Amino acid sequence: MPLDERIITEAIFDEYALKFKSSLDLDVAIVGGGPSGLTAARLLAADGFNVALFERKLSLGGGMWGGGMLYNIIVVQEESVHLLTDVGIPVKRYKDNYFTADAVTATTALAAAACLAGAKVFNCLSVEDVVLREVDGAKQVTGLVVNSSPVEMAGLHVDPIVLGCKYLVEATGHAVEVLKTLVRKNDVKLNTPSGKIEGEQSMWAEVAETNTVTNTREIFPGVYVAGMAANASFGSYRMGPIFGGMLLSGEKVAADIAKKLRG
Ligand code: 48F
Repeated sequence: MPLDERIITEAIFDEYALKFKSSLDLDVAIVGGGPSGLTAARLLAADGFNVALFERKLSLGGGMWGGGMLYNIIVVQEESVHLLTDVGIPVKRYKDNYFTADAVTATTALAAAACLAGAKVFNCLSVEDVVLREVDGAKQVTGLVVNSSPVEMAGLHVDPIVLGCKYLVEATGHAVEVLKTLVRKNDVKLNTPSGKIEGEQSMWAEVAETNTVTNTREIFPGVYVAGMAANASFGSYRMGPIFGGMLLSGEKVAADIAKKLRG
């Protein structure tokens, strides 16, 4: 059968339009495609919610591809192993309480599992701002403002476009980009001791891993923090190349938001 390049182009436009239009009123918008964002996206989509994940880069996976210092093996603790094995990632026990997995296998499997569960992934889109509204007398985030990453990288003066969401998950990692924009542009207080982003402290893996999960919560009406962004927001430590806390944070944010959405 002859191939018509115009139909190939039309197929791309039509299908992308369908995907984008079905994301205008999201239950959950996840910003950042690292391990915490991918895990949250998979679990929320599997629960039947309308979920989209926005990732600045062309590839998903955030800081997980390179393991530690480009030695592409990841380490997790026992309590998080199910979040790897549930999506078919082989793990090996190492010295009693540690488990390892191949970083490339883990990254690609987490990404595939999120997509196959029904999360709509928009790669190469950067979230540059949020939509802030008064709801019942209080300010709340009700949407996100996105632009094409190449536009952002080239510094072109091109206006962004907007999608709505019931909840936004800030999973941008160490940079905490979305929350930084929220507090820089608006007279708002976060649900942290100072009302601002507390900032990340130096390496302390054991404490940081536990804190990642306890810090995963609603930090502003409509906004949850997950992964390293949760620790950076609440002033906890970094943990380096151990990823169990990231996966467990994704699981926790998904469970908390699912509970809220179900009322
Ligand atoms: O940093 P990242 O992997 O986040 P995470 O899920 O996991 C952290 C670990 O990788 C590692 C660690 C573990 O011990 O400390 O660092 O918390 O992934 C964050 C993703 O967010 C994207 C960024 O490209 C990366 O893939 N991102 C950041 N800002 C934006 C964004 C933005 N404004 N819009 C879209 N994507």
